[in-house]
Amino acid sequence: MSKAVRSRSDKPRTDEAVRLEIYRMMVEARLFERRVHDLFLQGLVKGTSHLALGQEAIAAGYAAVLQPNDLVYCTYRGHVHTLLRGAPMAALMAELLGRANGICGGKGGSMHLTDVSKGAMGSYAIVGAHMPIAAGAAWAAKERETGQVVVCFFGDGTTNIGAFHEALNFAVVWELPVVFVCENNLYMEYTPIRSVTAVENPAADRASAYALEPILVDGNDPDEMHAVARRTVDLARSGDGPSLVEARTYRHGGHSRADPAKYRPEEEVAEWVARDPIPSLRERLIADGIDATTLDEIDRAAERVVDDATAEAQAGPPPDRSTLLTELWADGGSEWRN
Ligand SMILES: Cc1ncc(C[n+]2csc(CCOP(=O)(O)OP(=O)(O)O)c2C)c(N)n1
Ligand SMILES: [Mg+2]
Repeated sequence: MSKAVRSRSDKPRTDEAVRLEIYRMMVEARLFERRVHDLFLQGLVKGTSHLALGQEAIAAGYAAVLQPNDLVYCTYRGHVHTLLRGAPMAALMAELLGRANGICGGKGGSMHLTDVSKGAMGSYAIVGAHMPIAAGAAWAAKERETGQVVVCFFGDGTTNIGAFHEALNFAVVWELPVVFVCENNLYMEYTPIRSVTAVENPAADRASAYALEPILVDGNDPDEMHAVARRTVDLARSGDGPSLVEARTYRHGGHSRADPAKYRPEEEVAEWVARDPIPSLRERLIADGIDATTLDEIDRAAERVVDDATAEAQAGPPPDRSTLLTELWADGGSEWRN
């Protein structure tokens, strides 16, 4: 019997628990991003915001297999990755709203979400800049023999940036415990990746240039994402070096802010919305014997979590003027670095 049609009784219990956890993470992330969108349209989110609506399965698949001391690097489209790494939702929301109870004191905003205590090592606004940094963190982990794995998320457009190639080369040469995960959502800002790239699969087709296995997965299939996450993180943890994963996905909305994304064909959007990872997993779980009421309860609990986090975030004051020149690189002090 193939895996896809295996009956519930054949499935180890842990699989079921992990799939429910992935479902919960995706639903919370989805409702969080929708709430951010609403607050943005009300003019309450300070600065820009790049949502990962539709792309949740990738971050959730990895979040389900990482250990507490592992490290994650992501891009400006990083709300979901930071949240699923365990950063407190209220503090993330407060950061987007520019409040003092934000995860960076309300001074970083959407593109600088960081929670080092949870291994959420930052969301980087410069395309590709975090890839060599992630490789460096993996090098440190290897030298210090900490057993940590580093996961670095980035977009398809990033594969045409020099830092992508530099990071991959060093990671392979030094056999670093890092997994590079390309979230290929088919677009950069407004440009389709295929119109500016020499190969069809921007990450997977370049893997062989670095002696890596080409790994192309359906980033909208939470089970497949979980399986590839487990395999690549295990490889890194056991000393077998880096992996490069290309996960095909699609963002439901525009690139950022209130971009209506009119540059995308309607049929393409409809096709991908029909492949939304959340209802897909829901249907599959029910087919595998999970009671729909269990999933409804997860949905309702997630609504409460997002409501509570929003209320807590909005109750926070703006950052005090006295914090204007603190926690800066050029603050003249060194206590907070290291
Ligand atoms: C080095 C650099 N060049 C250009 C930009 C402007 N920019 C911001 S996001 C973006 C698109 C990146 O696309 P992709 O890597 O596919 O990520 P996605 O936004 O689709 O997640 C660009 C060009 C930037 N931030 N940094
Ligand atoms: Mg993209």
